[in-house]
Amino acid sequence: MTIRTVETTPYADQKPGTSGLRKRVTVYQQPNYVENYIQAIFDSLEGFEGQTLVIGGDGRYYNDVAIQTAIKIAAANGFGRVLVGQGGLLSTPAASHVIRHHGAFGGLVLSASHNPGGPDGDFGIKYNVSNGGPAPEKITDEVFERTKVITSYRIAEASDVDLSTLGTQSVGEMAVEVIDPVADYAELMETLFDFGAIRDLFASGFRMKFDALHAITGPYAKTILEGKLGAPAGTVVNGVPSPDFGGGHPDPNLVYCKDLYDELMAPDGLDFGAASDGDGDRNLIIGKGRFVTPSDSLALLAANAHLAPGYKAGIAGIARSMPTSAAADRVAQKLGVEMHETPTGWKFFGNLLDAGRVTICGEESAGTGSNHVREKDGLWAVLLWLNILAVRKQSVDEIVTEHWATYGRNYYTRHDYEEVDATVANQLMDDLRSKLPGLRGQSFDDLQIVYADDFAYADPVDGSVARKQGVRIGFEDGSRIVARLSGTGTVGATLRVYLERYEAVSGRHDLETQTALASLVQTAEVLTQIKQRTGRSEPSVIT
Ligand code: G16
Repeated sequence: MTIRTVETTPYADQKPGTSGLRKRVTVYQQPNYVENYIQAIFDSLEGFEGQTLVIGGDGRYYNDVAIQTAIKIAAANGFGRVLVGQGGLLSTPAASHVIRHHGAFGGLVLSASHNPGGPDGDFGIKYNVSNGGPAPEKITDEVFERTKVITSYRIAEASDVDLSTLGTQSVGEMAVEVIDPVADYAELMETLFDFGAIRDLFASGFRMKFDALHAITGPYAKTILEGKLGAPAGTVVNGVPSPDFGGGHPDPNLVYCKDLYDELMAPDGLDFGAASDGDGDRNLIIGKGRFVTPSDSLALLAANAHLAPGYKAGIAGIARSMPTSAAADRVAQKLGVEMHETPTGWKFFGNLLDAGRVTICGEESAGTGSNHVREKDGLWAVLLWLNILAVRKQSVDEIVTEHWATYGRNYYTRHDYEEVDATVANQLMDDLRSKLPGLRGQSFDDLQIVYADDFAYADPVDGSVARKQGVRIGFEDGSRIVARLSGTGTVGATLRVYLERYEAVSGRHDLETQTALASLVQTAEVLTQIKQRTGRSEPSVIT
């Protein structure tokens, strides 16, 4: 096999964001854009000679091209073996498991998550380390530095690997094993959950719909829900991954899953509805007549995890991203376990999970997961919910209502302003930051501000510090306004405002969310002037 060293020139925009490098497909299609980035990743790593690399993606447009390139660059750089999902497919949590299960050095996950796909959509590449989780900032910072000065990449001159057939092929010295993308993952799920109890639940007439949104979880959900758990055929809808997600937006929220929501709100509706995103790490949970916010879902899963065999010994602790509501904190307090508040980004959970300090993690951005992998896991959350429903023999609504009666309710919403001019958004955040020192003690709507800061996180395991992770403004009653810029958008800036209010009293748990938070929304506008500065009269998305 010939290895070519190809001269290249750096791109200035290859800075990984919250979760890898996400860009428009058209950006990735520029000459050597993929090659530069993958070579820069390998240049930032040491000791992978002869080792195993996992490669897989969510099946979106450009996966096929980028995967073949990645395999050839891996061969030229000295990896000994590549494990790649059949058809190039691996959900993000499955990729994490394959890395761990097969003792791989690391993995390349090709996805732009919930962002739209197709030739005009988004693409992404993320590097995961040997624990199966996204590379920590120390590595992503090095990768970025490397992309700025790269002058050449190494690539094997070889024909494309046939990704449609299971089995081993070779690219020069390197073995390429095409593996079943679902098998290892499905086996892992069987060790965590009471499949017998869930089978009985379906046999008793329980009806659900799982919307895979034409994305990666289709094959996983069909194998597990319809195949292993006996859910009726047709339970999984939009179950065949397509390069442009059927022209849709594979984001499991109430905007893009409105039809599912409406079905669950109908009086004669299904018992349970769920969805996952482009790469299978996010989840949406809706019970009959009851949507469960991701923050509440985290708290509920943590409180009930012991009902599933994989967690029957109890949980060591819980971690949530800073903007996620404090509902889980109350559960941790009651259980007497550790609670951690980390910056946004699953990579910040890795050390806590590796150190055994937390078992369950979650984020307001529709992600929950546990120590079974080092990514959030959409289908895992659905299966844990099903396990809990099967054991408690109550509806989602009953379980949520009881939870609030025990712990109180954290009303919670997120307002997103998408594709805002980046200069305007950055200025807005800078101005807000400069106001922070004077805010403490001021009152809005009769509520006094008790703290106002820019969140910084000191990792208790390795001592690394992440600063400027979002502005937090806290009030005397536990209410909170958080503002930060998204690290996953691909055009302009996305401004996120997170609002939360705690209500302890049982009789007041049934307010409509936006109504319950209306005065806090007004205060947020006074403090940030988003509408005036961006010229937007409404958020683009409210979740
Ligand atoms: C990624 C990260 C999550 C984060 C989310 C949103 O998720 O893994 O930790 O919460 O982005 O981040 P941001 O608010 O910066 O846009 P995913 O599902 O997009 O990979």
